[in-house]
Amino acid sequence: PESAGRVLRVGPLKPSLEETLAGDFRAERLPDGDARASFLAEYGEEVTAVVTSGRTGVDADLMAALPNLGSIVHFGVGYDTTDVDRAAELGIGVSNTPDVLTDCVADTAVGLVLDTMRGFTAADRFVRAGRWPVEGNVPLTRKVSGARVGILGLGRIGSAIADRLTAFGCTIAYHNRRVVDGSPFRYVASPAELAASVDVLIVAAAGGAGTRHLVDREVLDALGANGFLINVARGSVVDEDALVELLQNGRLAGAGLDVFAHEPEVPAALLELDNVVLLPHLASGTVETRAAMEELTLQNLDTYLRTGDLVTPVVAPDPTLRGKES
Ligand code: 8YV
Repeated sequence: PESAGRVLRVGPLKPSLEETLAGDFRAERLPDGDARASFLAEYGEEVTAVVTSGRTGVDADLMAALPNLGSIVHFGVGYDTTDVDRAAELGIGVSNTPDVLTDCVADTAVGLVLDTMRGFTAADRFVRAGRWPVEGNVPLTRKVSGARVGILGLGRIGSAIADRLTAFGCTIAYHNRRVVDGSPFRYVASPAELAASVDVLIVAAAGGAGTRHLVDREVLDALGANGFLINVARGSVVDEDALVELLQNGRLAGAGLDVFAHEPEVPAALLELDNVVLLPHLASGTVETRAAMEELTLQNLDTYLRTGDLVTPVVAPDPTLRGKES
């Protein structure tokens, strides 16, 4: 599709998406390092749309360098790397890819609950190391069916996790910014109270400044030596230093983590622990889901360029605000 402006890719994207953007939309990638400033000086005014992901995003400085930017299109449901408040002030639209990845992220959360509580990955390491014939049985683990589960963030993904674990006979409670109308699950007023009342706490809240360290030392202490922590949201939601320390000291039973505070860095201390399951942020990473995310990303971009609107907006574009900001 021809468009009046230029489409910019910010950060690495799925290769097939990068190809389509380059081929069909003539989108260039924002260079890193020294080349960035000269690129922005030369072409910044022409850019009307950015495609990026939760890995990179668009900060206020980049918005300032793109005075005609009308929309930021994210590949992914999370957009915490973009300054959404500033975008809204400037009338810049922001979109994400909700719904299409809910199943796979919820499946991953359930997989982490099973793996972490039952010790499957640790037992696999035990077998591979040839220890079974020598040492016999592995230590007993903890029962998942019927466990008390706490979900932090009962949005689309949190609800899908709750539905799956309901089928396991688990008792579900949740904490959320507000009570979810019509939810059959027990609302708990604070993360610490929730943690104190469950066997496993699952983090499914959005990232960003508002949820930073929502799971702090107090919450982890409340979860306690028999409690498990699962995180499929963002590393920023959990105080990772406190988590590592409590795991090292046996003050938590275990953790299953798909996300970390400084990806792709994983705290070295965690690599030594057998009661943690460590995944490289793969929750949405199936052929089917990534294809659906790619399609929805392209639909948002194409619709914006043709009509000025987004299909799945987090912030609707408002061209009347552009150029009027203080
Ligand atoms: C993506 C994610 O893999 O959707 C999200 O928020 O974290 C993942 O599904 C990631 O954003 C793509 O870079």
